[in-house]
Amino acid sequence: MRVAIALTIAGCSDKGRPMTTLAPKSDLAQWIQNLYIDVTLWDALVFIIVVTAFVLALFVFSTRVGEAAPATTASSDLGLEIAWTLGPVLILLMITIPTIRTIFRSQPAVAPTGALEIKVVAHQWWWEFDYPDGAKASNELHIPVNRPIRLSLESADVIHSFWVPQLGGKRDVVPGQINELTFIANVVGMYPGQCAEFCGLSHANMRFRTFVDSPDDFAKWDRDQLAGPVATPASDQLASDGAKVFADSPCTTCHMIQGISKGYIGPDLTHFGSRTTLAAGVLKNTPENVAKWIEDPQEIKPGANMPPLLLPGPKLDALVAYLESLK
Ligand code: HEC
Ligand SMILES: [Cu+2]
Repeated sequence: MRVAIALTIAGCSDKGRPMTTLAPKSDLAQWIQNLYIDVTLWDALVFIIVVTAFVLALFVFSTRVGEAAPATTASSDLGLEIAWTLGPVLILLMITIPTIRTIFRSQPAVAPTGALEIKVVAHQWWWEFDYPDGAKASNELHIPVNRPIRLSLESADVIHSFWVPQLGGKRDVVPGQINELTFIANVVGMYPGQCAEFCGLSHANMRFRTFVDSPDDFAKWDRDQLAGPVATPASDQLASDGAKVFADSPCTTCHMIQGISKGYIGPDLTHFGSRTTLAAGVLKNTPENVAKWIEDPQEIKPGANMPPLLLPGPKLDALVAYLESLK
């Protein structure tokens, strides 16, 4: 039975269904899957007992026409009363205890040894990730495979919920409170996530990506993030012009580019060119999409907290080239 259920679940592969909760890629997601299977087995047992009793009552023990009604035993048989009280209590305990244990395992009081602790700040409608060594990322979380990860979840505004289905369950992100989520991702890959608590107009557009990297890839990514922006080569005239457009624009009040601007209302753009998506996973990071985004963010993402900026075409092209050069 267990094998049959496991096989059925394995059939629900993650190919083409990246938001499936049935393709665990972390210890936490695996524990949750084990809970699914256990609860389903207990449910099946209850179902079989109830249906069997029902069928027996209907066809075997029912009164025939002309027969007198049988004597009732209700509330006179103490043994029966105890049995059908204790039975459900035991089954509920078999479900409750492992469930509560899994919840506690996902947020141990002390971080596991060697854990990488990352601060996650949820904003309307994007995600900020701050690493202990000073590295920063937006909307794309990079973590090393097979190393304990401890996320400290904070909100800059309203309640959000952090959810990467293949890496574990949802965890609410509540203003004025730090919630934790601890897990070990064990398969290299990219796993999409989504805010799972309604948080306003662009809630559905508050996505992100989690890249589970090999230790070497993670170390390289981390070094690149820490290194500050890549200097724009003098040969790249368009991008150099764009750097000037950026420095003289209102963009600087909201966006940080290390060494150039100090804004913090929107995502840090120091390494914007190295991201695969923009605006919290809503668009692929291509020059055309970046231009569209700058011209009219609300068109792409209703409610987005970034004003449209009407720049003459050549200036816009230069600005986009500059942003894309920030690897
Ligand atoms: C009032 C503050 C504000 C100003 C001014 C502003 N932005 Fe933004 N920007 C934001 C916010 C907030 C976001 C996140 C929006 C979201 O995803 O919901 C954002 C997102 C972005 C992104 C996507 C980043 C990512 O990693 O997904 C880019 C690129 C960007 N802004 C470029 C610019 C440029 C270029 C300018 C100047 C022309 C500018 N912004 C002006 C607030 C601002
Ligand atoms: Cu949300």
